Amino acid sequence: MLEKIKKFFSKEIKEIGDLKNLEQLRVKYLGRKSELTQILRSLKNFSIEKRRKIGPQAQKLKKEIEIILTKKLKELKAKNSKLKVDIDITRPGEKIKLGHIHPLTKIEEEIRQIFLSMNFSVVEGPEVENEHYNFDALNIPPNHPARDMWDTFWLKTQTNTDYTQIDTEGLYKSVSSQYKSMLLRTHTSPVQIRYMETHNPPFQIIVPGRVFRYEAIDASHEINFYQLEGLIVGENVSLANFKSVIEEFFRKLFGNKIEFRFRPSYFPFVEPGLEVDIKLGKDWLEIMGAGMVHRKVFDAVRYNPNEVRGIAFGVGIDRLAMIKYNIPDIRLFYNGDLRFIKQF
Ligand code: FA5
Repeated sequence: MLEKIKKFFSKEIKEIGDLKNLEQLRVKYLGRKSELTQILRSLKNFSIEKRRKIGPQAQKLKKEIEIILTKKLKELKAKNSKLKVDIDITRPGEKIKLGHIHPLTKIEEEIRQIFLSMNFSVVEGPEVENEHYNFDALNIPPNHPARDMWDTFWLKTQTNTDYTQIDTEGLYKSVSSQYKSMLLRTHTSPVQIRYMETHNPPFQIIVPGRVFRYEAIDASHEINFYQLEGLIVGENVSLANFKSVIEEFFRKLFGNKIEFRFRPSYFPFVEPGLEVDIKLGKDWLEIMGAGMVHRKVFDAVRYNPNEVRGIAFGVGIDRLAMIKYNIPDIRLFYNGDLRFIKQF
């Protein structure tokens, strides 16, 4: 009887491949209802001799089975944990998602490279400005109707009250700019003043930067957008220089098929002032304000207007990106939709 149990057990254990089957086998051979347990339990009904003979043999078999089961259990557990760290190195990996350059960053970088190749320096200035740099020094005094050209986000500061107490007659020259009201710059032109205050001509600079306007938003107008200012100052600078620089810039950015139109226009800080239109397909597009730097601007930075001349221009970077990448609505740049950004 015991021999038979041992034989069957030895055969069955060899076929066990997982923990669940092993447990079933344990129940079958050592569980309460197993043959071996039955035998051990019924020993007390046997005669003394039989008990002495079968008892130790049954106990020995029980031990043997336990040892074999434990060994198998360890084997299976070891195999399982090894399975978990097995990596199939031939499986294709998951693609790591890379970020994208925003189209405005992309075009700004391209514009910088074009101007660097023409020997311009790149300069930046503060986004929070004061009234002196954004308006007064650019020949736009308080109450001048031209201020309406730039709807402004004013900041609440202590200096606002200082300013109203000052006599407007002497305001322009006698008041240090730090006492002027603070605002978010409405164009990059204030950086012209900041640069000329601290540098001597000749020089040629561009100023890319973020600007703000308190105006209604539509497909081509944002309250927050980007401009590129240009300023060239020297002894013999003329509108002819401007024309050649700007035409070269646009050809490098948009290709040789581009057409130009230079129209007279008005900005308080230039005289004469002009506006540049470009045509790539059917329509003319207003793209840039420009002109010869006004003598009053040179006065404000203590340059001698009889000795130097300058040309200045300002262009909307968003508008350039809309043309370059064929984007119908300026708001797409700012709504954070990744489906849009991922196309660049
Ligand atoms: C100016 O801001 C002048 N500072 C430009 C200038 C510089 C003239 C130097 C002369 C000499 P204007 O307000 O026209 O001008 O703006 C210049 C360009 O910014 C526009 O041609 C347009 O391309 C862009 N722009 C203006 N308003 C918006 C807006 N709300 N959203 C997007 N782009 C705008």
